[in-house]
Amino acid sequence: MLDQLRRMPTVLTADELMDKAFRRASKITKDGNGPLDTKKKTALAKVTASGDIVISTLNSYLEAFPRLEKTEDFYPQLVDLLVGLDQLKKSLGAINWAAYRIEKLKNGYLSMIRRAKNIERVESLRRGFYGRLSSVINQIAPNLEAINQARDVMRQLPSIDPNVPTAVIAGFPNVGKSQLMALLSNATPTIAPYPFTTKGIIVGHIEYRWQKFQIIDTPGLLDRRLEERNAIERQAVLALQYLMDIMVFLIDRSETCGYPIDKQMALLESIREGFPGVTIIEVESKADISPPSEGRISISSLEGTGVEEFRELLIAELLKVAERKGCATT
Ligand SMILES: Nc1nc2c(ncn2[C@@H]2O[C@H](COP(=O)(O)OP(=O)(O)O)[C@@H](O)[C@H]2O)c(=O)[nH]1
Ligand SMILES: [Mg+2]
Repeated sequence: MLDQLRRMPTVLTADELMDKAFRRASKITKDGNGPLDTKKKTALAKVTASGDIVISTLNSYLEAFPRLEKTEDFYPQLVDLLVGLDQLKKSLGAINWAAYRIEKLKNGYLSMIRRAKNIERVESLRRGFYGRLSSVINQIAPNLEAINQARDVMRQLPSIDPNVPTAVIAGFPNVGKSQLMALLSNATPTIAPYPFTTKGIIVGHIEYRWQKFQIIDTPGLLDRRLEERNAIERQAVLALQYLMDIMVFLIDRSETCGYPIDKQMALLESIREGFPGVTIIEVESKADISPPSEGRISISSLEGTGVEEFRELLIAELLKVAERKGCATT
């Protein structure tokens, strides 16, 4: 589906669409038997061409836009959040209506032009059709604009495969998420835009015996209690649940991140409530400068201690997910 979202054509504005139709139609001239017949043939061709250009352009938009239902899935949820699926549906409905209406108008005017008895009547009918065509296009101007905006938004959605087992790293700023991410994922992570965070989300990849996993760092998204967010931000954060199979929550017991431990625990609780059913692995970071562990996995990204053990545990959990999802390759 993401492919389809990315391939969508630019959507013309109402003015551009009219320009395109009338410019092409204006170049058409036809020969006939005498002045009236010549005028008629030319007018028929202009009406047909201008109408058909608009109809086929509108139909191409209808075909290019994916039919998104509000399913409990990552991309539909994000698109709904960013564009509004109801709004999008309404706009596509209006565009569909316009294509149908123009087809009817075109056929009506073509038969009137065929029956016209003099040049003036032919010319006035041709102008009449142009006027009606413009007016239908103007009526859907806001809808064209809306789907163009939707297209721009959709093209910027992060490229994430919701079918690949995925771990998301959470925790306050400066607890060591980026450091750990760098140690865990092999290739250079890619940064994908994400709504309501200017930093984007960082997608890294882990490969283990031909099995692919994703590991995602979400700066600015999972580092604040959900209660502190407005409704729309919360939805953006919660959309992550459709991606996330496992959450790794980093706790910095050295508190050098600037957040006392009770605040960090409150964040963990808030996130636990927001993402019920997600396996959360609690990991203590900065073991080299922290008090001894309280029974959690403890790592130091700086010195490397505990990182291998943690990687093995994480991979074991992700393999379980792969088996559950039926995407295990080993
Ligand atoms: N001493 C120590 N410092 C660390 C460790 N991991 C990260 N840091 C430091 O903590 C700061 C924040 O790390 P970063 O990974 O950027 O945190 P993020 O904001 O959660 O992504 C940086 O200055 C890191 O060098 C660690 O294991 N030990
Ligand atoms: Mg970071």
